[in-house]
Amino acid sequence: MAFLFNSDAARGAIFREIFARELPDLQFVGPGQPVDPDKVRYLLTWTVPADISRYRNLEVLFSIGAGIDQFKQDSVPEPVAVVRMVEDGIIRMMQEYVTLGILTLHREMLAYRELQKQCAWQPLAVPQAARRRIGFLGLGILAQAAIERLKPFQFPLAGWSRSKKQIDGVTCHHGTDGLAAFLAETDILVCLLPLTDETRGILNADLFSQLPAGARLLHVGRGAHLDQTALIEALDHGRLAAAMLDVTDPEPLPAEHPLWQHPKVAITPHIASVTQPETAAHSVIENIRRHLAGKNLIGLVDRTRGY
Ligand code: NDP
Ligand code: OXD
Repeated sequence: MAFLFNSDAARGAIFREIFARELPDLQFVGPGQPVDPDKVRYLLTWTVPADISRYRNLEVLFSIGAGIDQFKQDSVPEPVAVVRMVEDGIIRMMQEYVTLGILTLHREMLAYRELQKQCAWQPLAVPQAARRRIGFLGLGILAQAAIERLKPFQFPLAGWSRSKKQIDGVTCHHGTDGLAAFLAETDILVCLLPLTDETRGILNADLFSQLPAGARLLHVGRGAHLDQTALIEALDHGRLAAAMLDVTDPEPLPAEHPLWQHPKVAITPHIASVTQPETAAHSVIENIRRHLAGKNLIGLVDRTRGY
């Protein structure tokens, strides 16, 4: 039985060492290494390899990231279980990044960046955190972890998900019918949705028009959630005051794209959260053990929902 690791060599070396210790009976195969395709039961990858159908006995396709939208669902044979990455390293980095983004937007750091360019020593008014309402689109593993980090600041916290939720200290909304009320009370909107047919393009002019004037956007989902032209218009007309984007469409964002130079925008190159090989190897091993024992897999994707 073999595990095929189809990602970068640096992370592969760490996975190999941990797998050798924890699952010595499972053959660990790195990229380019020869393997009998019939032995491959598990595959870890970012994109679905073109030759996936060679692995006739493949049972679980692990994404090396938390998202699985990069998998073309119809290229994954039907009986194969698709599993997204749920691991402490990704969670901790997302907690850091969302906290950084919220404080950047709350404390007007983008406006100060522009003032600094003019050598202008000009204090700006800022509301108390208790009066700046934070709203999360998506209330999954990463959003809930970020919310935990934000609680001590005393921002009013809210979120929107597909199914109904109850989370301590968070005003929860759900479903299409719950979106308008959620948006109307959100001063800083955080997008931590998966990219699916239902969420593609959700950050658009109509959604921006439902936020309070001067709201801010922290986007850490996927580039294709956002209508970038609508964002620029909303910023230019004062509907939105600022945006911090970790994801764009396309990635990398072309050098001539107006978002790069926009005074109300901060961009990072999709680094909010990165899978950490030490913790991720242990998560994958735990899932393989669960699979071998016939137990439910952590992070199993519902292929009909698309996340
Ligand atoms: P989860 O699957 O745990 O959570 C997804 C959340 O989105 C759930 O609360 C789900 O609702 C909600 N949701 C999905 N579809 C809809 C919909 N149509 N309407 C309303 N709510 C919806 O995902 P994670 O928290 O682990 O990750 C979220 C995303 O973050 C990833 O898919 C990826 O795109 C992005 N990401 C970005 C990274 C970066 O570096 N920028 C790094 C890692 C992830 P419900 O709870 O009801 O199912
Ligand atoms: C992920 C990502 O999905 O890095 O893990 O975006």
